[in-house]
Amino acid sequence: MAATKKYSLLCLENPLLDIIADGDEAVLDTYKIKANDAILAEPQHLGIYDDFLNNRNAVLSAGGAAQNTARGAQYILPADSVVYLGGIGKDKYGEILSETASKAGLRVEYRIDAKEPTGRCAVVVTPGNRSMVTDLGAANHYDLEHLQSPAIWSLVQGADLYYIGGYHLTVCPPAIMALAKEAAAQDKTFVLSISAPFIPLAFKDALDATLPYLDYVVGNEGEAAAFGNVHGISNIDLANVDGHPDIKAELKKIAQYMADLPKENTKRKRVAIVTHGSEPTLVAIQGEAEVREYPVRAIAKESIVDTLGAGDAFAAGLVAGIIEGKPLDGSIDQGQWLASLSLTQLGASYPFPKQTF
Ligand code: 26A
Repeated sequence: MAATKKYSLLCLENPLLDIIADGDEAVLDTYKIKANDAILAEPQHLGIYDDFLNNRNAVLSAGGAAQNTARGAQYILPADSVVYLGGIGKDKYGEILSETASKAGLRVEYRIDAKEPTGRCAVVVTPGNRSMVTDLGAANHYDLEHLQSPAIWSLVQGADLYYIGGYHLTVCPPAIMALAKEAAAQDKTFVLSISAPFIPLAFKDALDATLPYLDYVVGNEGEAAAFGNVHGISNIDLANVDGHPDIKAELKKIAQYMADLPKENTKRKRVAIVTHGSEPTLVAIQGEAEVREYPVRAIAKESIVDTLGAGDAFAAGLVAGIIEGKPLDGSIDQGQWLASLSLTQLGASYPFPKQTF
């Protein structure tokens, strides 16, 4: 793939503004949320946004998992390499997202909803963990019509790799499937991040429909465990994944299972990647018996500001590497590298001045 080609990477998901605050057990208790999770807001959660803004010195920061990945890939790739699609409202938060993208050199093609507000994500940061509560707003109104409008579809046709944040399975599976089928028909690369345990748990059918089209599937240990459980190949306590006595072997089994599922485009072998915090990243390749292990790039605990967006940064380094034509090893290492940089930044962001891999 030529890295100099314009907009070779196209990403789709939910643009959100993150409202980030330090938290403790009391905050988790008040809103009945787990220390390390991502959920859709229910009525009892809706007070959290104003609470964070008014009482907890919250910081605003551009988010939306795949938008973080898109910014991260553009951080690495030459100018005008990445375009991102999703839905926002006509409001201040939407403006912040547009400005952040523009500063990062990311081209955004938003569907702008006249009635719904830009989506928000409350992030509770506790040492080593982050918990996210999302109110999708306008992001929930992304539609196939926007994707298939001539101006956008020509960007789709021009790109070589499509990256889908799995969170979008809660919003518009038809748009995801249109990209999946286009990728298979044109022999382009199709990458999906599972995004959160609730995606395989609550959106199993929509996720399963994408599986034959996935060239790369990326998830962390909690997401892989949820996937394994709903597919009946594991029985891991999702509230305590690392409490499993043989978690690495279980995750390897799940990675291998994902890699070996039937595939539509047989010209590419599927690669299934399971990240596991500071433990080695596990990589299964379709048809290969051995699951590979790649160490992370360890950084000192004191240098970690928050873990928000580390997984998105990993995916960014990975897809940028694929676009650059790097071998798999180098692409994974580039992912580990960008993840380690993102850990040193507040929110899902990357250091400036720019560092190079
Ligand atoms: C549909 N949901 C729940 C979501 C998200 C989400 N992005 C898209 N859809 N819930 C949390 N995030 C984003 O995840 C990033 C960290 O990986 C947050 O906005 C945060 O920036």
